[in-house]
Amino acid sequence: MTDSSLPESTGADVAAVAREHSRTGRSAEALRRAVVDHLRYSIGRPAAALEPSHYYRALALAVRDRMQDNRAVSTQTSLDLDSKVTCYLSAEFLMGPQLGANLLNLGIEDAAREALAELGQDYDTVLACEEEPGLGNGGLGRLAACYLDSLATLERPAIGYGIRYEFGIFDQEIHDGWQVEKTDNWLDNGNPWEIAKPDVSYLVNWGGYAEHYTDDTGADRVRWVPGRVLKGVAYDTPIQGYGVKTCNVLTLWSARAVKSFALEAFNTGDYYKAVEDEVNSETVTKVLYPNDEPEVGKRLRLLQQYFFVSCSLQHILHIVDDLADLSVHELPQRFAIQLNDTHPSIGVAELMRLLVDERLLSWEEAWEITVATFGYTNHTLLPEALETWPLTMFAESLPRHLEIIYEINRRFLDEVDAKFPEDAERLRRMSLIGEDNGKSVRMAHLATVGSHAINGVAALHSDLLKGSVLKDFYEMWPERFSNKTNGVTPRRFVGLANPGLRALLDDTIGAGWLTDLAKLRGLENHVDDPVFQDRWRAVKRANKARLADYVRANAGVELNADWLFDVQVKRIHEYKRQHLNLLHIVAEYQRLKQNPELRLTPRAYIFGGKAAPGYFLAKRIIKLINAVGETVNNDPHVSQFMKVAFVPNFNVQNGQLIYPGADLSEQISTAGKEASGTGNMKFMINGALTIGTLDGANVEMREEAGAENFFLFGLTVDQVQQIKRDGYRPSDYINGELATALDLIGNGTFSHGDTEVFRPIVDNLRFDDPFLVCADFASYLECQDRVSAAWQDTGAWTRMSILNTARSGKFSSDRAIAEYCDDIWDVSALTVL
Ligand code: 26Q
Repeated sequence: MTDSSLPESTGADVAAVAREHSRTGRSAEALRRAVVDHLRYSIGRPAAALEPSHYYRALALAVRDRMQDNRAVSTQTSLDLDSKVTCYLSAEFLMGPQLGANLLNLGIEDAAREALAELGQDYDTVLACEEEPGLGNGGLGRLAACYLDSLATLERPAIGYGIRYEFGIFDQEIHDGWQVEKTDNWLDNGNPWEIAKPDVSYLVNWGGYAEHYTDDTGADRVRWVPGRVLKGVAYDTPIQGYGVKTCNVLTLWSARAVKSFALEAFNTGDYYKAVEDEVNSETVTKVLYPNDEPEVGKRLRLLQQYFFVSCSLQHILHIVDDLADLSVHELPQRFAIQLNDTHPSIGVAELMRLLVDERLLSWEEAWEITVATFGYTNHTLLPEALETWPLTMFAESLPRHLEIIYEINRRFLDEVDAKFPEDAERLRRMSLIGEDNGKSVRMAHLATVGSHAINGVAALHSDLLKGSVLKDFYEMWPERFSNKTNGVTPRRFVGLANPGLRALLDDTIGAGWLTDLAKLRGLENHVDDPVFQDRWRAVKRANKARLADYVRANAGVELNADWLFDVQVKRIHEYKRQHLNLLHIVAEYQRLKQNPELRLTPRAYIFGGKAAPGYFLAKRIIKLINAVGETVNNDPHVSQFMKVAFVPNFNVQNGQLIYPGADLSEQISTAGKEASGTGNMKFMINGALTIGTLDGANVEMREEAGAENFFLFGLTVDQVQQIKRDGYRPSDYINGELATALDLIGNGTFSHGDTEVFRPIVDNLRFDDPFLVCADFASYLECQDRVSAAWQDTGAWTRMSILNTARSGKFSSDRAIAEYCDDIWDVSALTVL
C-alpha cells in the first residue's frame, strides 16, 4: 500500500489516475489495485489458488468500499441538514444480485470490466459467482428492493429495515416433473455486501406478563415482565443511488441469545432451560416463511415480525435521542415509517408501548405521534391472505401489546360510534378484534387505524380496497386513502437485464431515460422507421437466443428463437391461473392432433415460478406443466409447432434473462385478485405485449399502451362478482375444446395413462373452480388466436412492441417513489456533494 494518505482524484489525467485512492478511485487502474489488495488482505489466498469466486468477492469488497465512502457523506449531509428520513419496514427484501447493480449505479462497469480483464478474468463469469439473497417470496419483497433503488437515486434519505434470514426462499429443483425444495444457503460463502454492527443491538422481550403499578408520582404505569429476552444485531448493506452520491442503507436484524438471561434475570436455577433458550434465540431469524402456506398463524412468524419491528423502532428512537438530539415529539417531522403490508403492523402497538411505558408520554400525545408517523400499504384483497393472529397466542406472546391494542380499539370504537351512532354491526366489522371462528387480532385494522395514510398498489386495487376490505375505514377517514401504483426499477430491469436495448435506446433517444423513464415516449417518433424496426427486432432476437441457451441448459428443452416466446413467470397460485394457460396449450395440442394439416403459429411456452411447499394444488400444477411439456416436446409432429419449458428456480437473477426474451407476457389472473403485479411491468418495459385480464396494474398498462396494443380477454371484476352471486357452475362452461382438454388431462394422455395424478386439478375445475378458469376459457382461447394471427404480421407486431416500451414510463419505481415522497412521506431530495 502506497497511497492511502493521498487525496482522491477527480481528474482524468494520467498522473491523477495514478494517485487515485485504492478504496475510492473510479478508474480501471484504481479498481485493479483495489481487487489485488482485497485478494491479499481480505481474502488471503495465494495467487495460484485464485478462482473466479475469489475475484468476485474481492471486486465486491472494492465496490463496497466505494459505496461506504458515499454512505459516510450521505449520513453526514442528512444529519447536518436535519432532513426527514423514510423508514421502509418490510419482512422481505428480494434484492437480487448486487455486484452488477452497484457497478451500474456507481458508473464504473467499464472500469471494472477492464480491471478484471487485466487480471485475466472474464467479467460475466466473475459476476455469475454471486449467490443472490432471496430474502423474499415474490412481488412484495422485490417491490421493496426496487423502492430502495429509487429512493437512493432520487436522493431521498431512507433506511430499509428487515430481517436477515439465514435461509431465504428455498431453491427449487425439478425431479421427474415435481418441485423439490432445497435449503437456500446464501450465506455459505459469506456476504461481502453487509457490515455486521454488533454494537448496534437492541433487546426484544417476548411472552411473560404485564405488571401494573403506581410510580413515585402516583401515576399508573405498566412494566412488561417478559418470559424471554432476545437480542437483535444490525447488519448494514449500502444502497447506492444511480448517478448520484446518495448512498442509503438497508439494516437487517439478526437474532442472538442474551447470555445467561434466564439465570440472571430470574435466577430460577434452571441451567438447562437457560441453555435451551440460548439455542432457541438464534432460530428466530433462521428462515423466511413462504406465503400461501395452508398453515399460517405460526407463533415463530409473529416473533419474527415483532423482533424486527421492535429493533427498528428502538433504533429510530435511538437516532432521535442520541444522534439528532431531538424530542420524540418531533418524530413525525423527521421520520416517516411505512408498513409494507401488515407484516410489520405490530409496530403501531410497539411504538405506543415505547412512548407510553418507556418514555412516559401521555396516551394522547403518543397516539398523535404514532398516527402521524405511520403509513400502511396494502398488497392483497384475498380474504385468506389478510393477517390475523389467534387471540390466545397473541396474549401469551405479547401480553402488553394486547392491552395496548384493546385500548386503541376502545378509543377507536368510541370514535366510530360518535360518527355512526347505534350501528352495532359496523362496530363489529371494524373492531381490531375479530370474533368469527375464535377471537383474533386483525392486523390490517391495526395498521389502518394506526396510520395517517393508507394506500393500495394499483388504481383498481385501491378502488376495490375502498369498496370492500377497508370500506368502513374509508367511510370513516376518506382523506387517508390514496393509490400508489407500483413500479419497477429501470436500472436493474433494463439497464442490467437488457444491455442491447439500453444501447439502442441511448442511441435513439439519448441517455437520460434511465432516470426519467417518461422519456421513452421519444421512441414513438421512430416507430415507423424500418431501420429502427430492424434494430429493435435484432435486439429482441438476441435476447431470445440468450434465453433459449438458458432454457436448453436448465430445462433441457431446445427452443427456436424465431418462434413466438410466450412467457408466464411468477409464483404458482390458483388465482394467477397457470392452469388456464395450460388449458390453452392442451387445446392447441388437440387441434394439431385432430388436424395434421394445421399450420399453427409456432410458439414456445415458457413457465417459471415456485409453489409454497405445502400448497398441494400449486405443486400439482407444476407437475402438469412438465407433463404436458414432455408429451408435446417429444411428439415429432406437434413439436414442430409448439414447445413447453419449465425454467427451474425462477428468481431475480434468471428473471433478468427471461423478461427481455419474451414476446408475449401472460397476466391472466381472475379480475380482482392480483393487487397489482410488477412482473407485468418488467415485460412491458422490455417490449413484450401483454395478454391479460382487467386486473391489477394491467388496467393502467393497457390505458398507457392503448387498447390496440394490448390483448384483453376475460370477465371484469363486476362480472366476476355477478357470476359468483348468481351461483357459479363450471359445468355451464365445460363444452367443446375445454371439455376435450379437461378429458385429455384426466385420462392420462400426459401421464402415461395415470388417471389419478391430475384428478385433483381436473376435479377442482369441474366442480369448484373458485377462480373462474372455465368461465374465462373461451375468451382466453379466442384472444390467443388473435395473438397468433398478429404474430404473422412482423411489422405490425414490432410496432406494437416498440409502442409498449415507449409508453411504459409510468411503471418506473421512480414515479411511484416520487408520489410516496410527495403525498405520504413529505420527504424531499437532499443532494449529497
Ligand atoms: C403471511 C403470513 C405468514 C407467512 C407469510 C405471509 C406472507 C408473505 C409474503 C404473505 C404475503 C406475502 C407476499 C405477498 C405479495 O408478494 N403480494 C404481491 O405484492 C406485489 C407488490 O405490491 C403485488 O404486485 C402483487 O399483486 C401481490 O400479490
